[in-house]
Amino acid sequence: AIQTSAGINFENLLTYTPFQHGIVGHVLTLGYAAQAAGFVYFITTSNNIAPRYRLSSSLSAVVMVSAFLELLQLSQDWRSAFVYTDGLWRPTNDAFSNGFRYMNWSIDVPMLLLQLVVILGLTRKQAFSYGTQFIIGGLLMIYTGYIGQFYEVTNPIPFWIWGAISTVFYIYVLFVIGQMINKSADNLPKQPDNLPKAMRNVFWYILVTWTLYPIAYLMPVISFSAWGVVARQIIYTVADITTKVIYGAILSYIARKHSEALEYEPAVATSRR
Ligand code: RET
Repeated sequence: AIQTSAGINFENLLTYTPFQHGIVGHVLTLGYAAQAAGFVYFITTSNNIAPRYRLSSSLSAVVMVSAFLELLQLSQDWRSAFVYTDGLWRPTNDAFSNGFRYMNWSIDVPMLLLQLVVILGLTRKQAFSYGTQFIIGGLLMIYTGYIGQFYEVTNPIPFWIWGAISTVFYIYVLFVIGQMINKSADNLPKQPDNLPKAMRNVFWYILVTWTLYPIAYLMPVISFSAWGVVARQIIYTVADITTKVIYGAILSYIARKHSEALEYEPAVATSRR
């Protein structure tokens, strides 16, 4: 079995019934399948969006590809990290590591935030200023949390300290998002309907769905058990689908509404009768 528990996740210290092992395998599959489906959706609908907002669809597609590859790998690792003997799935020398998720976030978090900058139609100067604050704050949030998760089974002190530092950056990023959305109310084209309200709802949506990730971080503290692992991988998957795929669909809906406000007409591909 595993030589040392330094730097590994609690997934590798437990045994699973076929039921528990099965659920995690299936949920991880749902995770990457949803990214593949999202990819097709964003590519095929980008034409409905005015050129000035279309980058949002491309950014969603970038997020889909990187998350697809990461979750596909994690799903395969889940199978190689355990072996079935005497009625239970037991750890092998191959570790299952959530650290890959954090590396994926280094791509996806900046992309998701830049998408918001695109949709809000900020001036070049505002976009640059907010974009810089997001990318720096977001990356610091991820990498400090990444360090902390190495200690989840060995040492609670650095686990809590790095988690707390990461939370400070998280609050900072949320603050910048809120500020930017408020500011953008003055910038949007014509405001024919309730778009500023829609953007405020996006803020609350981000707050609720992103907060699933710190809950998953805390899972070894909440329940150090096989069911705790099942819960953690379900929480991660719900977060991966809501923060990437559904978030992208919401922003593309808003971009479509903005495009209508600009009287943008998508090119018609088929001939009329
Ligand atoms: C960590 C460490 C513990 C404290 C906090 C965290 C926050 C993570 C967040 C991640 C968001 C990721 C997204 C990925 C989408 O692709 C790093 C778990 C606060 C908010 C949106």
